[in-house]
Amino acid sequence: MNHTTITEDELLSAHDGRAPRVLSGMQPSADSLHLGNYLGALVNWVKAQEDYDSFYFIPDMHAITVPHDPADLAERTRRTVAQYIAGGIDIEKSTLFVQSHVPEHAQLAWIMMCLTGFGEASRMTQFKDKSAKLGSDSVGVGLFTYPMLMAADILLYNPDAVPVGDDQKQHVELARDLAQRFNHRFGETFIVPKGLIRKDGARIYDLQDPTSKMSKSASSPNGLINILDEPKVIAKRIKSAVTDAGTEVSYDRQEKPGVSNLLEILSTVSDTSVETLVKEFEGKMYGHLKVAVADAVVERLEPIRKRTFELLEDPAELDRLLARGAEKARAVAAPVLADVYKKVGFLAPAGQAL
Ligand code: ATP
Ligand code: LTN
Repeated sequence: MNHTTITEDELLSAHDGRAPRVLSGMQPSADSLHLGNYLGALVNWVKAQEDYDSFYFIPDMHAITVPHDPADLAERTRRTVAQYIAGGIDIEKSTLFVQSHVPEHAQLAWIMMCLTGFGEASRMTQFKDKSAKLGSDSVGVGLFTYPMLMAADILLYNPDAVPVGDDQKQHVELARDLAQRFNHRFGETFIVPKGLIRKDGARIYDLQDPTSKMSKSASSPNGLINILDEPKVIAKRIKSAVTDAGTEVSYDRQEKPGVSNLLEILSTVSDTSVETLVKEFEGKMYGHLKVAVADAVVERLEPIRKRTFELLEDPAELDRLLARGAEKARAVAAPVLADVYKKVGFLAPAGQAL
């Protein structure tokens, strides 16, 4: 086993009796999750809540590290919550909350910033990529300190594992380093978390450019399947997906990235192995495969889309659910922060325990 990541089997066998804890979040930076977010992240979170003590949150504070529109952020935060719930997050099983509702995140982030070297932060690849794209004049310091806020998000809950995509692994590494550094300087405080690698983690590619991952920041929306899109839009995008030379439906990521992506999507949504699907489509044309993918994806997403919009009709109820989530989260985070404050030497205000 590698020291910085953990597989599911290792995670489950590492504990006797106590449910291991996992924590993750997705930024509310689009009006809808896309199929990659859903199949690559949310579906796994929903499974995880059965076996783990799960904490899921909406990192709205991370979403303002790039220029943003306030009305959009508020709306997208609610939409994200509604999609999590419609997609299967059960607030009785998981703790679901919004980052800015738990002030301990910002408070611990400051301490994490004071523990991080300037050079160390400068080496974070996401910062380097985004700042190169935006230009140094339009990049805020918040983008630079983003990984330290993420370390605080993680360490406040002492999770055993943090399920994230590849692009976030370096940030989880930093959280590990900071946890170890803090423990070393101030005494054992944090569990050193591991990134969670899933054997079956689906990676979904852009329908128009099947060598790039499906991403909300793609240059054209045509390669994206948004889970809140109308069924006819989804079907149209799948039917216009780029396919490859030849006519045979076979799986080969290098030679046939378009067809392989469609097979992988169908395999994940229909819970059927790619091998079985290839046999099923023997002698059939790409068009048949596209129809099957479109039908299966629409069937899977339609109830989620409907449920999301139903939930959004009652924002006050969503806000109440979030208030309960924040309360549960604070019950874990506040004592951890108090311990940290004491260990770094902050005085307790008169008459108050830290
Ligand atoms: P970006 O614009 O940064 O690419 P995104 O919406 O595509 O954004 P993130 O917000 O970075 O994705 O990721 C949220 C979660 O969704 C992460 O856990 C990530 O691994 C997962 N995810 C994103 N895109 C895909 C994809 N194409 N296939 C599988 N999982 C994905
Ligand atoms: N940076 C992550 C979102 C995120 C996160 C976290 C994920 C913020 N804080 C803590 C896991 C744990 C992203 O963009 N996907």
